[in-house]
Amino acid sequence: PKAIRLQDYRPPAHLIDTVDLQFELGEEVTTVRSTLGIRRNPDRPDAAGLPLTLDGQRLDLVSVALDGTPVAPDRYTVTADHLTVDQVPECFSLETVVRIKPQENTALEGLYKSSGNFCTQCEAEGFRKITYFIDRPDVMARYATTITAEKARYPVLLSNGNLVASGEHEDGRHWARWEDPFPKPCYLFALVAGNLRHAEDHFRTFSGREVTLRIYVEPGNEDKVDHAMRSLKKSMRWDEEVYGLEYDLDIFNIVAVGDFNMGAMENKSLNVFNTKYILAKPETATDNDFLGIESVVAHEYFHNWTGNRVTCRDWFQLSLKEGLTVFRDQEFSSDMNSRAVKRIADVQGLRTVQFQEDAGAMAHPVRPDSYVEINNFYTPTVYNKGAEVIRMIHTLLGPEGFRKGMDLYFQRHDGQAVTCDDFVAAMADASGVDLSQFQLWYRQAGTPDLSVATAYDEAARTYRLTIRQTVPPTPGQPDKQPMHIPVVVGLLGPDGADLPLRLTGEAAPAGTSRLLHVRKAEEVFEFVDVPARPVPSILRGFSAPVKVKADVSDADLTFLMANDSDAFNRWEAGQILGGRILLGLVADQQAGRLLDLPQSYVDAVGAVLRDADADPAFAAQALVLPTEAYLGTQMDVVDPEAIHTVREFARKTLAARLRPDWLATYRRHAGNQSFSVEADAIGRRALKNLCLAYLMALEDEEALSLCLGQYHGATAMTDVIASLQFLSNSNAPQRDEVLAGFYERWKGEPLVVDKWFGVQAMSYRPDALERVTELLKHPAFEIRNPNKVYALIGGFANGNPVRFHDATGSGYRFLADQVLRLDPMNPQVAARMMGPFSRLRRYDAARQALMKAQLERIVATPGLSPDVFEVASKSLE
Ligand code: B3K
Ligand code: ZN
Repeated sequence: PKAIRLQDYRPPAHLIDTVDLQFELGEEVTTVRSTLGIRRNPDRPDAAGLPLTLDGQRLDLVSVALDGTPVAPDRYTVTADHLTVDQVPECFSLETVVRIKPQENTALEGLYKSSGNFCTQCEAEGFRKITYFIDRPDVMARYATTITAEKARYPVLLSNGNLVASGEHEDGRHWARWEDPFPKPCYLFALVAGNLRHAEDHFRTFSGREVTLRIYVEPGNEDKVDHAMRSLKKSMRWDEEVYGLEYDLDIFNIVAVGDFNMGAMENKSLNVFNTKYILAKPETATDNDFLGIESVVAHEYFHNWTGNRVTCRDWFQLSLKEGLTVFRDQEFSSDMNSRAVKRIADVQGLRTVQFQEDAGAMAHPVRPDSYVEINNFYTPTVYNKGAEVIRMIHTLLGPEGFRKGMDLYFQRHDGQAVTCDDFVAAMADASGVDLSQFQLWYRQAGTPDLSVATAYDEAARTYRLTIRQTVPPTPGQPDKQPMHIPVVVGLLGPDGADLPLRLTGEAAPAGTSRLLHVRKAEEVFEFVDVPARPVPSILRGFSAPVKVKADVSDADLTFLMANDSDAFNRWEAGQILGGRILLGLVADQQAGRLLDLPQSYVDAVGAVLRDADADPAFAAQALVLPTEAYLGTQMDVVDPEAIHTVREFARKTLAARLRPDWLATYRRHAGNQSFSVEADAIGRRALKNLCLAYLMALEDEEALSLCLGQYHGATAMTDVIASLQFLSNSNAPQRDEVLAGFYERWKGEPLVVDKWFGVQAMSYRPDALERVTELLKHPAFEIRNPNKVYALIGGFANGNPVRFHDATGSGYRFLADQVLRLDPMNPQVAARMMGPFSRLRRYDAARQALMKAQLERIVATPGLSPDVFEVASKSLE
């Protein structure tokens, strides 16, 4: 397989304006008849005389006709990937008929079956597995789709746009014809045919259009769609209020399917979702599930403008729609829930997952310059770092400037397929802000390092911040240029209040939080009129996706934990302090010294805990120690065993020394409250379960009985699964019985069974791998179902660092076995399991050698998919 490069981009030689598709869905074979209105691309004058080349894979070609006349066999060629037709006129129609077998499609890309229903997933390049087409996003066409299928098995027939006609045949088959008035790239095509039930609701847009909203699910799940429907209506309202963006059709459909490679897909007016991001009721779904549904429903809805109306010119521009749409869904969730808690959660995700990617073999810029398999680039970098890049633009322009930029972007580009440069140009032109150096954020990979040195001059009453930046080398990018980094800072006075800030040269103080522009390798900022040595609050709100090292003392961090007016940085101060102490203990552990947790740190945690009721949701985040994965990112050589030992030691010590406070806080919040998914209720459950987690670290009789009591008494899945997780990590004699009982109770709910697999996969008991291996043979485990794979295999490989990185290499062997087993069925899922291998250089020589051996075994396997080959070979480089 060879790399595709951005610099080789050329507009297509031909354009397709209209598409008429006719599907005959069958159990043995499905026939797809396609009629395309094609013309030569005026932007490619050099293409005159070139043959027409269409993409197509695993298609059984039945016939080809041009302007109604069969094409002679010597005028066209069929290869594994293409259909080429010679001597085509300037403008013509091409009809192809192909046969496909969706029932055998285990890759879940193209047309496939899930629980007996037909559905599609075309992004990025799945449409070519349905019919011959120019499968690239800069070819936009109007679609009409006729679906014919047996009525009894497939009563529901859906595609994009409006239903314009339907009818029945005498043989028990029926048909429906859909037309989508908006030109779209083929990756947004969708078809669904099945036995489905739906919930219906309505939304009136600001211009008075009445939109019918439907969510389709398998029979039996009708009681779990209310939250998704509410989330959809909230998203539609929010996009009108915040961006002035209105829905543009009379119908919006969502279909939930159990077999889906990713979270969901924004097909025009026919979103297809993984059931995980639709189905919820308090008994089966956790608070995080509810929040995830709200954000993914919003994300896919928001794509209607950022992705569909304005789409990507080519797949290198993926972050044009993904980074922007993640930023939009983050802001939506912040407005619906607690802004500070949402920001903390997003930053935690970014720092564990994206920072690890940036430090590994698959590191790539937000706009990659080359790829072997595009499906490997639906990454935390493109999505989440991409969203941070948009957020920085928002910070640099301010909310009003940003809105002007969005308006200009839609005014210029509605109906077009464009680039990240086009987006940045609209932002710069609308606001007058110079974003030329800022564009490096799209081109340079790697997480910038910032170091901050502080100096207070008592006599001159000045406070100086010296900020240095370096961007580390990444694969293919040995040398980096300095970036334009927005650093928001505040200074706290001795009483803990924010000082008014005046920089040298300014006439008067302006505000208490200042945006500093770091553009050079080193910059000095001097504040004047500073009455006493202040405590600096640096990178408020995490204003840039960077790693900061600042000369702030432990005492100053404790002060910030108690006083910073920026909630994010109040949390961050605790994380920095906790990280410092734990990494110090890791060094002690490695040197064989005795572990001891400083009492000052216990006191700082105790202060947060005793103040927890002021904001339970915030406290629940502030009381979590830095994760094992995050601690790993802070080390030159990750030592998963030492990290685990030390973090457990710290948890136990905090549990023991603050036991009465954990207990009292648990009891205060464990009372019988009626269930709600309001942010405050979620926060109280999170705090309560965190207290229980600490208490269970002690595994004493009282903790165990509280935990068992909660397990048996709780009705909300959040509380049930939390107690199950603590029991699963414990040596409690009731452990096995509880796990078995949970399965018996929930075996009819696949999404709940996934949680059961996950809890066991992530158990840090030494027998975890043994148990995971047994569970692969459990009747509820299906290797063809991505959710099961992510829960069990992914849970172990990504969520259980200490057992996965076992020094014997048993975890690595296990993962390679599973990747090789998955690859022939579902390459996308197989490749997504390879993440831990791509970070092998972060570990000691012995672990590196063990991982390399597994990668070499993978690369040497014949018939490997491009997906797995790309990750494996880059990891070995
Ligand atoms: N755009 C889809 C992802 C498609 C995945 C292709 N392998 C989901 C989303 O980001 O909304
Ligand atoms: Zn998206």
